[in-house]
Amino acid sequence: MARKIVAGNWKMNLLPDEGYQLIEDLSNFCEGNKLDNVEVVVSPPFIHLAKAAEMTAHSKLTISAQNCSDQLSGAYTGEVSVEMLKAAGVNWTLIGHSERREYYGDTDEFVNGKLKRTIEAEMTPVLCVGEVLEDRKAGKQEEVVASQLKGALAGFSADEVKNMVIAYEPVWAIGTGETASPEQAQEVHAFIRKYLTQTYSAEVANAVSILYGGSVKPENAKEIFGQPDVDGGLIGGASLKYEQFVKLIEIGQ
Ligand code: G2H
Repeated sequence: MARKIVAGNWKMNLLPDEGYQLIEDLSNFCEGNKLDNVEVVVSPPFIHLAKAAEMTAHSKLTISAQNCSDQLSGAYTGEVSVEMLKAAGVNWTLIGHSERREYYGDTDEFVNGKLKRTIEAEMTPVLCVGEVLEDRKAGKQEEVVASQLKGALAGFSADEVKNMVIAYEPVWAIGTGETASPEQAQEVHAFIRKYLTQTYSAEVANAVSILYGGSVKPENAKEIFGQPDVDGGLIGGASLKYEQFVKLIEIGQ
């Protein structure tokens, strides 16, 4: 896996036909361009995943889910298991996005369980962490991020953590048009890298991609992606439009 990653998170947007068209266009873009240094990922809603994975089976575009169950199977209405995702050809998933944490009760313990299922299934999880505005105002961003990492990564070996991707998404910058400054992003990314070094090893810290998320768009990506500890982005709104997302891929590669 390349350390540079440009990932789109469609959230609950795009009807099937709109989504498949975007997948086809992005897949063609990835084929037509030498993108050896960057992994391009898109996370459509569950219902689009199987077809999206089929469409991209031979393409450089990677399809990711936005969530998965912390359970293997059984009476869990509305949930989707990692085995189901794998059977559909989906090998990546976002875990612990702040919208899941805020609206659907994804606690650190839940996030830890979901991460366990993905690692057992040999999938690549994108673990999302980030502080809310109140914590940022109180200067507690590192404390919050460290506590989320500690909870989410409890029980994992260094080798397992090495296969994860981490996305730092300050909640106050998500979908608000407000972006962390490149310096603010770099500061927390460097902190996460240091946390991984101290908790696991320099090898792990060096292997893990740390993505920035929160109102990334072509106008601000160059400076953010240019920071030494920022390996790319997790992009919401701007990943829904072909022209904008392609620009972000070009900047991120
Ligand atoms: C943060 C991001 C994608 P947006 O949630 O995960 O969304 O780019 O719309 O702020």
